[in-house]
Amino acid sequence: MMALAVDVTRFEGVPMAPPDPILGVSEAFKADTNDLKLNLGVGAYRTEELQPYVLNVVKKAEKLMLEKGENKEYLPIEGLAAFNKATAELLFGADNPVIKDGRVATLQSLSGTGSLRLAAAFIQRYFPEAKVLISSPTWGNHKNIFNDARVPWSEYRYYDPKTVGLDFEGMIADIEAAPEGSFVLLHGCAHNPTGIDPTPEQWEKIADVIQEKKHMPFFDVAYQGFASGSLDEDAFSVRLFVKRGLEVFVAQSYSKNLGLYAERIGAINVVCSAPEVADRVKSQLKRLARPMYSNPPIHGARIVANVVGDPTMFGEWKQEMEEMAGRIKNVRQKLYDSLSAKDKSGKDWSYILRQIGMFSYTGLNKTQSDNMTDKWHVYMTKDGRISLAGLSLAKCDYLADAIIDSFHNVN
Ligand code: PLA
Repeated sequence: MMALAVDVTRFEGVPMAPPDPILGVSEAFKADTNDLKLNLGVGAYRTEELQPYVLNVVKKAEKLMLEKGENKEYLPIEGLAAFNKATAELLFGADNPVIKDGRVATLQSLSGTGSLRLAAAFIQRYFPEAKVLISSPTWGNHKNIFNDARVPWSEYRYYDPKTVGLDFEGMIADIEAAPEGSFVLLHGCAHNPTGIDPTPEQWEKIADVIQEKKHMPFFDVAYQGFASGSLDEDAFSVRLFVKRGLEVFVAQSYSKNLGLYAERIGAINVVCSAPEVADRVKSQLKRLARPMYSNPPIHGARIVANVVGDPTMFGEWKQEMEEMAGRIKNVRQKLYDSLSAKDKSGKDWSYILRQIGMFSYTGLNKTQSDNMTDKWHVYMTKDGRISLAGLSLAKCDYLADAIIDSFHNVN
C-alpha cells in the first residue's frame, strides 16, 4: 500500500489572500488589546454603550415563532411566500400597480450580497454583452461580485473630492456615454461609502438619461428606513424609476434596518413590463439559485414576515428604526461639533453634516487612515470611511482628536 506523504502539499499554487478591506478590519480590531480601541470599520449598529443591538420587535417576533412550534422543512427555491409579498410591498409601496399587476419577480435570497450575486449571474447568462456601470467609489464588494460572476463593469464618476459632494455632471456624462443597454448600479439611498445622495431633481435627470439610453437601472437598497428613519422616504428613488414604467432590478437587505445581519435575509426583485415576463424571469432566477444554494434560510424570512404582517409590530419596528437613525444623526452632529470646536485651522467640517446614512466619508487618505489605527486605535477602512453606527456620543471628542491629528500631522 502506498503511504500518503503528509509533508507534501498539493496546494503550492494557492497564495494567501489579502484580508477583506471591510470585514478584515473587524479581525484586526479583535486582536488589539488597547482599551481605547474603537471599531468604525464595518457598518454594524451599536448602542450608545457600543454593544450590538437586537431590536425588541425582533425578540418579540422570535418569541411568537417559538411558541408556534414551526417546523424546519425546506423553503421553496424562491423563499417564503409571506416574506416575498412583504418585502416587495415595503419596497414599492403596497398599492403600487406593479405589485397589483403581478409584474414583479421577487426571490428571497441571501441578504443584499446574495441577491446582488444572483442578479449578477442572471446578467451574465442573459445579457452576456452588457456591462455594469458602478459608481466611483462604491461599496468595495460590488466589484468582487461582478468579477466573480464574470460580468464586465466600469465606473461612472460620482464623488467630487473638491466639493466633497456629488459630481453630478460627471455622473450624467458617464452614464450617457456608456453603450446602450448597460446596467447602471445605483444606491437606493445612503450611498456607501460617501453618504452623498442625489436630490429628487437629480434623480429625475438620472432617470431621463437611463431611459433615453435604454439602460437597465439596478438598485442596491441596503439601508431602507435607516437613512432618513422613514421606509417610504428612503424608497423614493426606486419608486420614481418604477413609476416611469421602466424595468428595474432591486436588491434588498434586512441586515441594517432590522438588525438581522447574520440571518442573511434579503431579496432580489425584478420589475418587468408584463406579468408573463415576470414569470419567465422568476423561473430563471430560481434555476440559477438551485445549484448555488438550493433554497434560502427560513428564520430571518419569518421574522420579517411576522413584523411587517402585524400592524402593532410593524409600528414598533418603525419606531426602533427611527431611534437607530436618530442616534446616528446625533453622533454625526456631535462629531461635527467636536471637530469644529477643537480644530483651530479654520477647516470647514460641515460636509460631515451633509452626508447621510451610517457612514461618514472623512476625506482621510490611506496614510492618514493608517495613523488613525496605528496611533489612535481607531479601526476604519483605508478609504477614509468611518461607521458612525459604531460611534458613541462619549467617544466623539476622542475621535475628533484622532481625526485632527491625522489630517494636520500626517500627509
Ligand atoms: N450593499 C451595500 C451598499 C452595503 O453597504 C452592504 C453592506 C451590502 C449591500 C450587503 O449587506 P448584506 O449582505 O449584509 O445584506 N455593507 C457593510 C457590510 C455594512 C459589508 O461590507 O458586508 C459595510 O460595512 O459596508
